[in-house]
Amino acid sequence: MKSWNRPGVPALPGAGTAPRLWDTATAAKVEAKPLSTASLYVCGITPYDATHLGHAATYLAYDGLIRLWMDAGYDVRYVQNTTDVDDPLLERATATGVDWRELAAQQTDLFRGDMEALSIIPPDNYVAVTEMIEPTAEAVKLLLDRGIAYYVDTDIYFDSAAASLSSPWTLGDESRMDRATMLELSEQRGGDPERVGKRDALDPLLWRGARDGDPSWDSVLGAGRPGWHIECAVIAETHLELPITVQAGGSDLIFPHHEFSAGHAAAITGSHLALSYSHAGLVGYQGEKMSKSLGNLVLVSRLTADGVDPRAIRLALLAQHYRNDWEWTDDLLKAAQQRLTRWLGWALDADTSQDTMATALLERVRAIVADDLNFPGAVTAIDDAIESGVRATAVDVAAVDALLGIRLA
Ligand code: 5CA
Ligand code: ZN
Repeated sequence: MKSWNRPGVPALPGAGTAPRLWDTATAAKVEAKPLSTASLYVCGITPYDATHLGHAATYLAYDGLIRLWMDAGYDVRYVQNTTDVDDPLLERATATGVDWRELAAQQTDLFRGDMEALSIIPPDNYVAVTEMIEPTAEAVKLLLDRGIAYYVDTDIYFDSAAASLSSPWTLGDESRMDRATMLELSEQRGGDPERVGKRDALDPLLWRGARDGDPSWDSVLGAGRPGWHIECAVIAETHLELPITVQAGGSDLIFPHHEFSAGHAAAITGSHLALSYSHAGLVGYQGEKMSKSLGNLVLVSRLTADGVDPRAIRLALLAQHYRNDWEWTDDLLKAAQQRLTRWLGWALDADTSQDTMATALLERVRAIVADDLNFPGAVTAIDDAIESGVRATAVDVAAVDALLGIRLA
């Protein structure tokens, strides 16, 4: 599927280092240091109510990771999906009387425009779930043949216990959660722990047999559509070499989504899905997680339509640490707008006579962001430099562009 246009990223003198990144699976900071190519899969949107600031914050966090890898000299391979057929999307389409395909197409387009406005680096492969039905069905068939999947009526489930025995993955490897928490989250996040006939209440759906009024596709499994986690597992293993360097998304995906994506990928390929699992904190608004189901959304397109400079939105998001949960407020946006004005003034007065040397500020920013994407620390370092009267150089301005994605020139 069509991705979006890539922002220009200026080359900088010298090189940064591969960042250390908090890994959910080991609960420690690890070096996100690939041998040659760095690979990243970030879970994409389910295309309705796009693009709210929670989505934007998550994609911005991993845009930061890509920029640091590029600055460290790595080739980067980046894949993202769009969940263009799924229960919540279908429910919204029904509720609003819009064809689900139409809704997904409109919202994916809106998302692309918002990502581009925010200068977010696009994936090399932007893959819709509906483009991958056949390979997904084939993968489910393989799991059935290996005895790692089973039928309940016309639906097919993943046998977590069988997979734990016969693959490099064991339930809990990625999420580190106890069973009670898993059961609770499964119930809240699209699972069906109560369904009768499952071998384990936590076993997730791999394939949903066709039902009246539900979209379905003919496949090696007969008519139906894929479950949620298998889609991301198949898209990742089709488009990237496993194990990938980093699997990422918001922290609402730690369980069950990333746990079972890792389980499915391991059961299909015999390899771990990823070397590390990274999760962005959740952005709240008015006291709750910003979410489509609650409707407490601030949309990127609403702000830009109101004339807000996308660079100010980006700066407001960068001023929060990606791993924290935090609340969006209008004051944060105001502070970012004021900061952008200050930074623009600083850049306007840049000394362009020495345009090739790495500066103290560039090296300082590189060192700060290499520690678990500490972009708020970088923002403060730039503020401090401006405050103390350090005159910008062309390299400083390029560094703000290349590493923070804010074009001041
Ligand atoms: N399509 C699935 C992933 S395969 C999905 O979760 N879609 S989503 O539209 O609900 O979310 C898209 C991305 O934004 C996911 O990585 C999700 O974890 C993240 N996200 C959703 N809400 C928030 C929020 N309030 N704050 C931060 N990130 C969020
Ligand atoms: Zn996903």
